[in-house]
Amino acid sequence: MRVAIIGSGASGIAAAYYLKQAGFADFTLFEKSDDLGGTWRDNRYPGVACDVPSHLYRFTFAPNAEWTRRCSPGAEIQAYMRDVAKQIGAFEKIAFNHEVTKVQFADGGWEVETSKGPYGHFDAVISASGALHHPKMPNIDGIESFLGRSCHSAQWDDATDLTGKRVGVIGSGSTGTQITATLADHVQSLTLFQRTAQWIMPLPNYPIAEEKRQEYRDDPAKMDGYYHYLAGRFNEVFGDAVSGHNPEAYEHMAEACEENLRTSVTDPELRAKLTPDYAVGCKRLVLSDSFYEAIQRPNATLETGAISKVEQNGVRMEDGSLHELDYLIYATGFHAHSLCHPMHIAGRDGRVLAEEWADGNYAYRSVAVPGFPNWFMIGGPNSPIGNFSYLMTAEHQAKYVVSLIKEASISGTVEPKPDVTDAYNAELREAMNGTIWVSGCDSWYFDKQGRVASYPWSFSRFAEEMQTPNLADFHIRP
Ligand code: NA7
Repeated sequence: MRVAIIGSGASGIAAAYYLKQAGFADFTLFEKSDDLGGTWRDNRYPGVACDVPSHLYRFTFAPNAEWTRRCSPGAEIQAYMRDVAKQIGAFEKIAFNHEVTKVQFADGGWEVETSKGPYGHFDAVISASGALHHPKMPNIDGIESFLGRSCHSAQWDDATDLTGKRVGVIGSGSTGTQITATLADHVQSLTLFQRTAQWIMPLPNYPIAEEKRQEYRDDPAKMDGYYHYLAGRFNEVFGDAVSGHNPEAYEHMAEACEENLRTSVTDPELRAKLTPDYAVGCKRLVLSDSFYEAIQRPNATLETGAISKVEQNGVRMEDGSLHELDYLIYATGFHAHSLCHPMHIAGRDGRVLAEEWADGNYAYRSVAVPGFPNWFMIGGPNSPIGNFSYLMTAEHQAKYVVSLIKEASISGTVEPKPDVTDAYNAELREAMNGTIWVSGCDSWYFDKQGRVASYPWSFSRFAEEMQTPNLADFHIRP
């Protein structure tokens, strides 16, 4: 089998590892950029870190004793991704600066075309192209008229020095709060433009001492034990709490957020502005032990009024006031539903994936779509994006996809049956009604059709679903 993997972020690396494990060594990872790492390559803004503890946010096949903090900074994770890709022999298989533009089903396989032209024929394709990488700029008048400097958070220029500058941050999601918590200390003034308040779970991000790192180097079994402990806490407590499968854990989580706000923010007026009007966990929970402290600094301002427009000198509010700024950061999120976009993916019988998904992305168990034989996805529609550690998700899906590729290597092509796929999606939509995500807030989990793009069931169900493909759910053709 000759396999094309689209993307060399965490999902692509997981796919490469499990392909190799299964004896499929003939694969190419296509990477649009000149570096791997996906999210961790793109997001280099001040304070970028993962909100999953590092000893869990690592591949099961690549333990790492060297993490320096409970939740390590983005640059450390990016270096880890690079090391792992090298260790597993995936690095040399990356075609850098090859953005896949077109993938066409032909002769029982796929013709792959990149930004550099036709590349070749593959027996199977694994799209590992990510969900959060199309920066979403806000629809605010006058953005181009600003005379200071500005950028989207995912397009940070490493040479930027904000010392002594008046900085504005639009957006108070995970990104905006990390930037605020990190920058407030270093700039002349920081104004956070918050449209909707966020619940914030206090997660102390302590450094991991050298002695502890040595302990893990000396005793990998201990480090493994810690991984499994964290996995249990994160997936079965946190993950199941937000998807409604662990009410007791949910109560604890909600209380922790409420208490964090009550005890950390002293000014009642500021506290009121920071108090969300929706249930804890409805929007993706922000984890931080330093945001409330930062926003209470004398040089920090929380602006909750409506923005009228961006002007030459700053941001004009609807009440007429102007925030004069030197630098404006748009921490306004991503087009999270543009999966596989803008590739032209043409399957069997003239089907085009973008057209199949015109009324919303869907798949069979997130990994395959009827009409697209031997086309697989890691991080596809309704992958667990709001609940479990993404690396675990990617590994589970990669193993499952490789099992299907194994079947294809014996039998020809594999694609899910339409009726089974429809039934799966109907059950999924039904189950979504019981989750916290639909309890009355807006978030990036919702697609244009108002459907939530995450996974509504427990981690144990997800792990069970990904255990072994039920081949009766697939058309298998020579
Ligand atoms: P998010 O979580 O999508 O947050 C985007 C933020 O930007 C959010 O606070 C939005 O307010 C705000 N926003 C978006 N458009 C506007 C306009 N027009 N005016 C004012 N404010 C606006 O993105 P992040 O980058 O923080 O995090 C994305 C994920 O990456 C995160 O969940 C982690 O999984 C990693 P809103 O809440 O919509 O009112």
